[in-house]
Amino acid sequence: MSQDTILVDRSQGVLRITLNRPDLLNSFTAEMSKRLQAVLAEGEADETVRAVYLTGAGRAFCAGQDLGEATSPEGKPADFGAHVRRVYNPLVRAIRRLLKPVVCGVNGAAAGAGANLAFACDLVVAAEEAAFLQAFIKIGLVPDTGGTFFLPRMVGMARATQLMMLGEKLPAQKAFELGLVYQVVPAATLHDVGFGLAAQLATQPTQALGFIKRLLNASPNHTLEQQLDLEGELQGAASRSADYREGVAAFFEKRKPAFIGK
Ligand code: T3D
Repeated sequence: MSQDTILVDRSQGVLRITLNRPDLLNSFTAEMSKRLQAVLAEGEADETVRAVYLTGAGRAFCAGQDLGEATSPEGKPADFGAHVRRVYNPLVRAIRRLLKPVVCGVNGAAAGAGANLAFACDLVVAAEEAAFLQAFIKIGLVPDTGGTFFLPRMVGMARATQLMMLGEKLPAQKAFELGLVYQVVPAATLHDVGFGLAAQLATQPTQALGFIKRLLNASPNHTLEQQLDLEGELQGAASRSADYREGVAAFFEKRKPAFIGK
């Protein structure tokens, strides 16, 4: 039986997804991407899922494209345009469009598409030994998986240029200092912290978290006027939610709110 390249389990309102090809540092195959796309779609449809925790098995998070698969049987490099559109672009769209928080637990190297997959998530927690690597240039490719969209916006044009053109390893602590990573923790505690963060988010007002994601997704391409309009629209929707009523009631009753995610 072939190995399950994507492991999935659900608990405490969290869909935990583990990339599982540890021998090849969880490098991506087309089959793996298809399965991850399906799992993310299930997470979107399942109301009991209120957050996602994405991580990798073994010593790496993800080494990007499986370079063995990326070569044609004749040994000639394949044309990757269609491949990127089919394998990577849908993953970025799925993560950004999922109106639930996605926490990424980077347990080791995150290279190429693996690094940019992590940066597409909402919050990144990294093990002390983890490192991010825009490895594309080392093999004559350009960054994909949304990296050229997210990185300049997250760290500025100059730093993004350095990372992409030089392809140097960015250690977790440096990534933290740049704001790319929320927390750096000892490897032994990574999943407790990363999953714990997702579980905590799963108790929060899910709809409002989803609206924050919509606002942040829209922000880079909006004028101030457009963004103010969207804030008004989504604040209106948030104020009609059960969680808003619960939040205000809990505030006045001086108790912890019990949000239901609706
Ligand atoms: O196809 C398209 O659509 C184009 C899209 C491309 C998107 C991309 O992601 S391009 C970038 C692809 N990724 C890389 O270029 C990274 C390649 N890997 C590395 O640079 C290093 O492995 C790491 C820095 C990630 C980790 O280094 P290290 O020294 O800790 O591990 P290692 O010894 O290099 O790797 C361990 C094994 O995993 C090794 O196999 P072996 O020798 O034990 O049998 C190595 O070949 C394998 N491995 C690592 N990365 C990949 C891989 N095998 C296939 N594909 C990989 N990407």
